[in-house]
Amino acid sequence: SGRPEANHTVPTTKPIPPCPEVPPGLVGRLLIEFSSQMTLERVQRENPNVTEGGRYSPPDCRARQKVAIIIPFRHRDHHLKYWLHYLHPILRRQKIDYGIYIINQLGEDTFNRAKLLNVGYTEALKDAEYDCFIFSDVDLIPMDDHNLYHCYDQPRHFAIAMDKFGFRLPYAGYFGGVSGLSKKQFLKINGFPNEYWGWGGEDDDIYNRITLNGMKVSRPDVKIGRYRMIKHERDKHNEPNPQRFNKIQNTKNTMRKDGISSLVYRLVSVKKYPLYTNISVEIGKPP
Ligand code: UDH
Repeated sequence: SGRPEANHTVPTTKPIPPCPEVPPGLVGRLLIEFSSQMTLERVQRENPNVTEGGRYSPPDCRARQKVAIIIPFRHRDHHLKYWLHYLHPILRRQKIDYGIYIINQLGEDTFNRAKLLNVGYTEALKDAEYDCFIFSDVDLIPMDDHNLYHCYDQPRHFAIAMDKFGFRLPYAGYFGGVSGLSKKQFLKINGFPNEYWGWGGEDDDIYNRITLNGMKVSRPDVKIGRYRMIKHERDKHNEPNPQRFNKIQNTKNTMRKDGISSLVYRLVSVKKYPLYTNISVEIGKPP
């Protein structure tokens, strides 16, 4: 007003401030349901500021971290629509600088969640200089936007109170569903195991890696760590792995040789869609 320089028309490059520690536009508890019909067109319409490949960065502040969100995937398009519908607006309110990576296991051999997550880490880093990696199942939706999707001083477990477990941790060392590690934390544990084929155990192995390397899992308050899971039947080719109980006894001996350092896969395609990047890979089959 009184300052003459405020009115001149020479464009100035306004340095944008760092994003606040707690974003101001959060709304708290969310209504999450999976009965209304969902289409990618609708989700696209509702998220015009998401750019190709499912990238977003807050327009009004500088995020402190760059976050890659990695989703292990096969034949779950129906779940993915809801995930994108709910998560894009939440992440935008949280002022996260992020990219969404769907890691699609090609073929019908046994599913391998942790190996797909290692692929996601590797491929996301080819795309941008991420310093934080959040690993999320495609069927888990946070019920409170105060559960901030960035990395913490210690490896983070986000999905601590899922509806299917009565909104409680099923056991003290549970690290499944949604978790997040900084690049440094991820490399410290040599990434995730590649040798858990089929359902179960890989999340416990990751928990073991974290504690064996002198770190401690960080968790949100139980009131804000609530999740809804999209109900589904067990997938084909992801039967419970009977070796899982033995394998998680051996993390100490296996983690240095089995991990991001030993990851081998065949990249088949990288496709950038408006709301996410699809990375399709062949990861082999159990020995
Ligand atoms: N996933 C796929 N495709 C598959 C298998 C797994 O995309 O064929 C991914 C997906 O992101 C999923 C995650 O891996 O959210 C974890 O797999 P899951 O959902 O099968 O594991 P969860 O423990 O369910 O949630 C186990 C089967 C429960 C059957 C209950 C029947 N009432």
